[in-house]
Amino acid sequence: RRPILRGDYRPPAWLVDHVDLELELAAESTRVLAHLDVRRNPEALDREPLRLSGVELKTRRVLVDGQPLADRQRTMDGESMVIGGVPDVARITTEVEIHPERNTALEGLYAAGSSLLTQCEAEGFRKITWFPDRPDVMATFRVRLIADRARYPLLLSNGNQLESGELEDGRHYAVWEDPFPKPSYLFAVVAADLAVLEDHFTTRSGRQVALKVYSEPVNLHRLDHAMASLKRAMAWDEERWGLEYDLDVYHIIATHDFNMGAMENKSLNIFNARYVLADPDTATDADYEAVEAVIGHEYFHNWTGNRVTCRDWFQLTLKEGLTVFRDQEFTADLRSRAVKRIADVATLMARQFPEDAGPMAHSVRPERYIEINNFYTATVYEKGAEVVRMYQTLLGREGFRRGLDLYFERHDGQAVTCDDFLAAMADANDRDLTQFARWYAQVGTPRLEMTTDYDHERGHYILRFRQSLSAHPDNEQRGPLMVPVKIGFLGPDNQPLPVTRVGEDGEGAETRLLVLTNVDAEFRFDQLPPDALPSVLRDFSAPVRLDYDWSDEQLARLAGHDPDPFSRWQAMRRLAERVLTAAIEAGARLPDAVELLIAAWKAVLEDETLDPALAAELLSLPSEAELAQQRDPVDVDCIHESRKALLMRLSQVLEPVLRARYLACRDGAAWSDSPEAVGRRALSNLILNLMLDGQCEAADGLAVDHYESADNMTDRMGALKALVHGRVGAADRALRGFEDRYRDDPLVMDKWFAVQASVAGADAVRRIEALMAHPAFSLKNPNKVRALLGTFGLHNPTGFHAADGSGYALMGRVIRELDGINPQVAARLATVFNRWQAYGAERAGRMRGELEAIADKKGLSPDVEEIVKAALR
Ligand code: DPP
Ligand code: ZN
Repeated sequence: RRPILRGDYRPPAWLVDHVDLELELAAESTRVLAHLDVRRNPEALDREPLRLSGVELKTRRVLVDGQPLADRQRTMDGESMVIGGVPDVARITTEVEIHPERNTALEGLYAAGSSLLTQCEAEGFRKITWFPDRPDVMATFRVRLIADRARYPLLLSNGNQLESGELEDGRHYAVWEDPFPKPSYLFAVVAADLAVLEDHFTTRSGRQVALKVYSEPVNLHRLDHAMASLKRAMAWDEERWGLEYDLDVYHIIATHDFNMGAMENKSLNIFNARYVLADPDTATDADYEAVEAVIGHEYFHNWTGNRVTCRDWFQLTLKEGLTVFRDQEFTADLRSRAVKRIADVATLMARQFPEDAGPMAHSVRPERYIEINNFYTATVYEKGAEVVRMYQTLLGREGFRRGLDLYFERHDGQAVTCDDFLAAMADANDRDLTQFARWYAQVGTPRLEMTTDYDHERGHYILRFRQSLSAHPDNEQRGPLMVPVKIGFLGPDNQPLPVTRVGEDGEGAETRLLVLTNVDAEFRFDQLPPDALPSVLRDFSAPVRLDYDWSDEQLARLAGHDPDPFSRWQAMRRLAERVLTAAIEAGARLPDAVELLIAAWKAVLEDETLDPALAAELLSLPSEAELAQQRDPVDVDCIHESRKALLMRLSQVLEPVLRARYLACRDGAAWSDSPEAVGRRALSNLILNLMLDGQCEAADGLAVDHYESADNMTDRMGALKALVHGRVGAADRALRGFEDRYRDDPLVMDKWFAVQASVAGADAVRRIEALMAHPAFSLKNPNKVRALLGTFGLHNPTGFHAADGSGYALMGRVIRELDGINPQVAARLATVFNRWQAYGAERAGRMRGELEAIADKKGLSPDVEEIVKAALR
């Protein structure tokens, strides 16, 4: 298959101003009648015939201005129907039949439980009807839905309901109209029998908005948090960005069968239930935060995505990077900014850095794709958000806001590009951002090497930087990036020092922004002692890898005293990585530097003024997968043993301190969602797991007690994980009890599968196979696949990489089967083989064998083919 290239973009030859749809909905067969008001695009480059995309449609008729087409007027070209001789303004009518129940790919219109619903981003609308299915074709939609009333009492589409009523044979209908022109990927339909939680929100200009959150009736009592989150998101978007909601109704639908997290269809969001349902008995604190963040994310898309959308799919980061940045800020404003920043960077490093180093490495604005669904990546989303954050760092909060205001002023109602966004930022601030644009094009994680020097003659402290891009064909002849680097210094007493650049008057601030624009950059500072300790890349001001030769002692000082909480975390991470790397290289023997890490941990544990949630971040070690990323060849077992040895040492030496802090955190009242309570649960569960890892005395009793006395899912899961991963005798009973209690709750069973899928060791493969036969498991359900097989592939290195290749064989088999069911989910799973070359000859050979067997499958989807071929290249 040939890739689609960004450079080949052409404006659409035809536009659609309005769509009239009629769907006669039934699970087995749905009839779709469409009238498209089309006209030639005056801005088109040439007079091409009308092209409509369609996939898996049984076409009953095609009319132009009410007239049937002669055969020669209509030809097929791949997925496109090409219609010749259409007048410059015309009405195209098509009637097709589709089969929701057979649609296991969960793209287009599909059956989910007893509901029918749609997923159209990126290219699912063409599985519903013939259409120029591209985001720069924007139309108003009027949708008439017809269905059996008893089975589907609820009939929803985008916009406002115009009418509804009864039909014969027990059927009913509803007509919806969306006044905002929108691309087809934002279209949605729901036909269902669901319960609803209703509320309302008054915008600051006085618009009354009806808010409706739907789920199956048994989960009605788990919708309050979602509703509260939606109201917070609506208020925050007004306060922080001046953005108001623009329709009279906002719907959120929860479903258990969904490929993504959620979808921002105009006024009719469809959500993976895991980002809607929450109560203390079934959702962890992390789930609560994720529900709030994803509800926010989809709501924020109403402006950044829907009102202003993408011209083409290469621009995906225009809406996703920006909206992730907005949801990150939402969480930071509502909760702890420090903890949120650390968690976001940790995610970036764990998920995006490997993408940058892997066979599918791409820029935040990709240059080419075969299957766009493969580019909903951490690079486009999370690194894209870092690029947006850098504008704010460079322009300041007010400057960034001016830029965003200008972006909306210029582009409301349009489909635009990342260049348009950059131009708005530059023009609103009178800044030249030409160089900044390279962030959209460069591939890989840029490296920043820093050295320090002291000019004794002039008394200047000197920082020197050299930047370099990864070796990637797309980076050749790319000049240096504009890199914002926040820095500060600690004095010998570990106090922050004012930072004054040479030539400046007076005393500077503790944290300063340096802007690098050349390959080599030098910065000189006055009034600093030669032994000042540099703290660099505070707040993670740019998505780069920073190399500097801090000593172990210096890292320990930064970990304990840096005023920037992110930098404390970064220093702690570096120190732990050093200890672990040395251990891995010495056959799992810990180096002397471990004493510094122990002391740093002790200080964190004994600091009662420290937010316990921040303490929990500071005490989290890099995962085995992250350690593996930095090694070639990867010694899977030695990494595991080294990390285990470190956990053992830390927990044994610090046992009294851990126990004291544990008890202090546990001292408490019944469940509450206050930040203090959330932080205490995070820290106490982390400590509990450590104590089991370290086989501390009576730790299993503690865990059993923790499990049995838990009045919330955070504690129940924390203790279950400690028991199961600690391979404690009581684990089996706890697993059975958990299963008995939650067997009918798919979201909680996902946790039950995941906790077992991540238990280390070669016997994991047998366990996974047994769990795949469990009645609650299904390959057709994306959440189950992610919970069991995704967890196994990504978070269980010793199991997945079992020396006999059984983990690979299992995964290969699953991917081949899943490819025929759900290509999007199969393609995600196939990325577990990405770094196959780095695992030594024997394992590499086995993994390559699995990749080849997948590539050879007859009728392989383009989704999986793109991933597997890139890995084999
Ligand atoms: N629904 C996905 C998201 O919000 C894709 N737009 O990121
Ligand atoms: Zn999004």
